[in-house]
Amino acid sequence: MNPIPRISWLSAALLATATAVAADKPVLKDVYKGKFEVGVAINRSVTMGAAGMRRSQEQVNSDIALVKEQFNQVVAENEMKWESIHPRAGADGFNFGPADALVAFGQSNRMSIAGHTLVWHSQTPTWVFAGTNPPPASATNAPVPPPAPAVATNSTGTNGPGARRPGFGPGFGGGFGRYNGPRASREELLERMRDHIHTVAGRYKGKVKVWDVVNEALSDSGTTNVLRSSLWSEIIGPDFIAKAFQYAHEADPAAILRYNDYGLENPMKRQKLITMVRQLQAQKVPIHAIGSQAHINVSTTFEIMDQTLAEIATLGLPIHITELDINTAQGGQRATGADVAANAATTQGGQVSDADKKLADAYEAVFRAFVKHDKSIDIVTFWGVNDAVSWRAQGKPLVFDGDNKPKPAFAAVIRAATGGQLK
Ligand code: 9MR
Repeated sequence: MNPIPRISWLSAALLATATAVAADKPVLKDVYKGKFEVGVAINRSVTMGAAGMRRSQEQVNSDIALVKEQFNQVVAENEMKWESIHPRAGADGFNFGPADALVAFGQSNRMSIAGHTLVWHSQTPTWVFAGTNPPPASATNAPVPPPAPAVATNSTGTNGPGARRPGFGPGFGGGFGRYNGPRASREELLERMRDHIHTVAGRYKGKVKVWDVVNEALSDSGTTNVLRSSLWSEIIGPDFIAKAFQYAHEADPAAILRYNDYGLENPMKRQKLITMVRQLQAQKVPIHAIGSQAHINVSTTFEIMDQTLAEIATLGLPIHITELDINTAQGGQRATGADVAANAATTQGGQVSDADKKLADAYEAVFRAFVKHDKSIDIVTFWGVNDAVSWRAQGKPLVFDGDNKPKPAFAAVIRAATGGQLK
């Protein structure tokens, strides 16, 4: 065996590690110790240590070093979604490898682990909803209807319906490519949901501390329709949410069960959250935390985040900031969306002027709000390690650049921990 490639790989890895752990660099998880965990969404390149299309081996090594250095909580950006972990029907239809790697990575680095996500209208394979009942006439070839313009999207700088285009939606189960064939019955779909939740949450019992049980069930449009229309809500009915929490609680009674959604900085969407969660609480549904994704943009102010957190806290449940990133792309300032199909539009037009400073100011503002509400907040999770691997890379929304160098926004987040003044 020729030892030379091995030596050069090793020295590259050591160099990458040394670069990432410079002695004088502050550490996010340390400066927020006692307030909340600071987490990050990671992919299989990090958990398996393997180069991929986006990252060379050297870059992956640097990403791993940065994750270990800065964060004490992890979540899989994609590996636990239904389409990934349970692509086919039947007992052998599961694909646990990448999810197991995430759990092993978190455990071996003594990080707490969140599971994302058990029930979602998006990224759910067609077989889950298929059966022998004819779909309602309204469903056949029905695209996602254009959003009602009623909800203001700009002022809050949050996700709103404005960025969604008719016929474009977020995945196999709903929206884009939405399944329109014969459907399962309510009982069949409940049984598939129960089997999925019991198998997945059961497998990681005692290892995954927090589950996103239901993701993005709230409607973006109108004021009266609280829930979005999805194959879950149409086939099962609105109690699909309560059932999912019940099954998750059965599977792992000690797990913290979270409802997770985006756009909660928008007062109208937030009101829908409060309405829905109060109903669940009145029915004694085991819901233990609110996940606020916080895919926001640089217009988001301290006041918006302060108000958002104050109102969510009235539910009496811990708040987890679950998918934090702050879009600097011009296209994301008008209206943003966490829906995958809307993402392209929200990252167009290049960055806003003075993007690094605006990003730093926005991060400092929202972290000051997190600190103000730290009694309510248990976890703050960044949605990606750095700008290069971000789902909205063109929006450069994170605090580390593609070389894992801290941006001014990193210093701003550190400053906010100590109550530093905004400039
Ligand atoms: O960041 C995720 C991206 O890599 C995936 O392609 C996409 C579809 O699975 O999902 C992205 O993450 C979403 C998360 O799971 C739920 N909230 C919105 C996030 C951004 O779309």
